[in-house]
Amino acid sequence: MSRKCWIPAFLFVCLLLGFGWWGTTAQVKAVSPVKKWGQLSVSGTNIVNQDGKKVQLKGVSTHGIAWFPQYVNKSCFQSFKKMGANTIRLAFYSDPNAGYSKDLYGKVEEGVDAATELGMYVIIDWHILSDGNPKKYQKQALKFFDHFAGKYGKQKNILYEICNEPNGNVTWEKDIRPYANKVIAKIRKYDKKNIIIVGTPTWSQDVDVVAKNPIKKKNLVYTLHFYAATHKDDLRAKVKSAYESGLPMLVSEFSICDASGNGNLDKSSGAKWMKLLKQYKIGYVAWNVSNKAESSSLIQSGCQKTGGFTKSNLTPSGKWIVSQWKK
Ligand code: IDC
Repeated sequence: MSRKCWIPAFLFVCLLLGFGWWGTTAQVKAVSPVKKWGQLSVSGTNIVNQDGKKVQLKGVSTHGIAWFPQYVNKSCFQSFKKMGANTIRLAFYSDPNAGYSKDLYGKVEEGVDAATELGMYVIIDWHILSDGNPKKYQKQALKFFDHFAGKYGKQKNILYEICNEPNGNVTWEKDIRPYANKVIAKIRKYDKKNIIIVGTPTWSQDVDVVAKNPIKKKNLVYTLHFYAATHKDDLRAKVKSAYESGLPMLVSEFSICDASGNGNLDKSSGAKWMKLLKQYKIGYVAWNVSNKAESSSLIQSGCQKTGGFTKSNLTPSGKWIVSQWKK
């Protein structure tokens, strides 16, 4: 190239780079769910956006972050965002036997920050499971939410899930309600607005029981979990009755396999669930982002990538779930 050509060639490259940058930024902004919906709140039976319009959260949950920390990263979350997700759930198991460790707070922060950079909503999930009664690790839960509400309470993309699935000899009135009142008060010290997701008895299924006496505070929704091959018309009937009594709900975890997180997929029961959730505008978040060899995993077990996923990397449950987001 002659010397004279260098300058126009250089300017041309600058122009191309400039357009590239502008294009990507504009694209990210255009599709950022938080940019679009802003501060969420609860109005009547539904989650609504900053304009008071009913919206459906749709997204994916990590597996336990102690077991699969490698999927807590921006590239991974971005893959699901591109496929249509607006929400990420970070599952922090509360039982030491399931990986609880204060050292994992940093991992949760990485996840919140990555979701925030992508303009996605993020659920910070205190994942009680084998510990059954949320009161068992209440002290740790209060510390956990003190830390995270203190750190992120001013951001509008945060939701707090305070007890994944109460189970065993646990009741709404005696155990979950008093626990929830304490944790809600702790979060509200820092965060007056963001939505708090409250677990319900029997692995977050007894929404009908809670609907009889919900907590009378603002911006609360109640947890409803289903695994479509196990939970069918009976549980759908509970959801209908709770909704009709005015209980706001969120499906912060579900899959279309059975309740073990494994087994056959039941797409026909899954389709009935999707119809119901769409009708009531209830959001739903899929379990789980990992390549563990079980049918609820969204990533194929042979896939070694930890981000940059495309649909071809997804398992049958992953492909089915992602196809629902666009509907
Ligand atoms: C399952 C995981 C599985 C893990 C097990 C125990 O899929 O790999 O070994 O937990 O920690 C829930 C729970 C969720 C379960 C899931 C499937 O919230 O933690 O994950 N499930 O059993 N409720 C109903 C089903």
